Amino acid sequence: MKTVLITGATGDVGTHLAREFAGKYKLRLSDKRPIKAKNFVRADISKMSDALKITKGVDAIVHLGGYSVEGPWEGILQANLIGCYNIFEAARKNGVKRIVFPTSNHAMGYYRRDRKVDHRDYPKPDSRYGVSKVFGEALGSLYADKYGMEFMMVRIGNVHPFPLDKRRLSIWISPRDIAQLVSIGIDRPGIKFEIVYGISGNTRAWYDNSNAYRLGYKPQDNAEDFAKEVLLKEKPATDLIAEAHQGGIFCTAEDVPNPAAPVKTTQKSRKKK
Ligand code: 15L
Repeated sequence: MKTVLITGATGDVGTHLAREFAGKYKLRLSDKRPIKAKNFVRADISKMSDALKITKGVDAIVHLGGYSVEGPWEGILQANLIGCYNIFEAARKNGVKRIVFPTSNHAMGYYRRDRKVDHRDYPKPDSRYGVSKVFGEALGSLYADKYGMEFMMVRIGNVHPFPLDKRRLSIWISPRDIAQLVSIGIDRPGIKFEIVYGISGNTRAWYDNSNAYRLGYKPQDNAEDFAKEVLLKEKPATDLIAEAHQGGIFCTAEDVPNPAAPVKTTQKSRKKK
């Protein structure tokens, strides 16, 4: 059984993957925020010493750790540029060849919604966060060419049990589909440097995901199954730039809340229960 490090393991995607991969891989979970689990190692990846510690002795890395939405530059710089460099460089020093890097739809978010993009299209980031993902993709490309490391770049749409709104009908990926795609990135022999889109088999996809299919991806879910109820709840668009582009509010906002963050229960509603 392969030993796989998941950085950023306490985040949304990390939590889904840790659950889906239980029993399939020997997992080493890591994050800045501690959780109680036997296989958890706390680490701040903006420190090279921590990156070296957690990458030692693993067969593959799923590098999720970092800032996951648009936000202040300093946080993105530390977590997504310095942190990403530290993980790739520590992997190289520790002889870990295979890395799955979950990049983001926001690396391409300034493409218009009426344009289908594929793995060969030039990045058009929609935010500082999107730029940091393009940095990770470029760094992976360098480490693949110069040091013979192996990368699968997964431009994730939005991982959630169901699509949250109209935009996510195009970019949604179910937990079991992201697990299947990341598994291909960990296990498929012969990968050098590949870019794929982390979406389910969505009817309304803005991406030509033929590269993922070529590598063996067979999505089991399609956001269209939820379309009726999602569209009924959709409010009329007010931000026309966001509405016209694939990245949505990342194209105009300076700070974006995490859509999957748990809804805070107020004192009042708690008392009612
Ligand atoms: C992302 O890249 C974020 O990590 C996630 O929280 C969502 O905001 C997602 O994009 C999205 O575009 O829905």
